[in-house]
Amino acid sequence: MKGLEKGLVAQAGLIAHGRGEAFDYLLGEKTTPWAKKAEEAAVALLLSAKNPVISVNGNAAALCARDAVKLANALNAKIEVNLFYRSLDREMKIAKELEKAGAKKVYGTGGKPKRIKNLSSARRMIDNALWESDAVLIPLEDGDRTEALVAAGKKVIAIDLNPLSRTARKATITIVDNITRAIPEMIKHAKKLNSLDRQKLIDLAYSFNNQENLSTMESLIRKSLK
Ligand code: PTJ
Repeated sequence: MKGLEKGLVAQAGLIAHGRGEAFDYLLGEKTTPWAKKAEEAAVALLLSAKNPVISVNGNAAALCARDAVKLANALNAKIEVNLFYRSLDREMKIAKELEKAGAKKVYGTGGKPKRIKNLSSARRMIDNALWESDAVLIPLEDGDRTEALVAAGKKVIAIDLNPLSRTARKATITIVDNITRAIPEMIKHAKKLNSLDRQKLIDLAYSFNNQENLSTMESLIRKSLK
């Protein structure tokens, strides 16, 4: 609610937040061992990337701007604003929030010269930072854009409490955990893994099976309903 009042979050962001809370409740409001595995693999993938980017929307900025910046620093990743319900005003407010949280440079505000193919929403417009990236972390993303980013050849890491969402299904690695716990956990992994050589990071990332992990998360939710 505070995020909405500050002009960071879109109205639809409140509905998305409620959906997330419901799934989180079903998962016991804690980070499961399977989420931890996904978080470790995601960090390995981002550390092994040549040009990693963290994409931040209204909900992510309201919930964890400071940790998103810390993670970007730990991964040596760029940080960009990318909105589904795009307005220049909200873009600038989110960029300011990230700068207040310590970001030296925030990409994705104002002019967006590149277009992702086969995507009709405002999210098709991206800046050069994302265009040139090979791996992108997209917390709380919509399915169309996830699919389009994968089709554009990028490794896509999603944070989504709903293991059945199109984003969760289409991403390269899906972290089924609350963003407020997932990002701090990823910062810890980044500190632990950043001394590994690139091949070891790649091996760690590719030993992760996303479909298997999603099935486990789905059965945990189903079990909690019995
Ligand atoms: O700021 P904008 O304009 O980019 O808009 C952002 C929202 C989130 C409104 C927009 O991307 C949207 O409508 O997203 P969806 O399609 O509702 O998807 C959001 C997903 O995030 C859902 O599957 C939720 O279950 C999940 N989710 C919500 N809160 C959290 C979460 N996942 C992890 N942590 C959360 N705190």
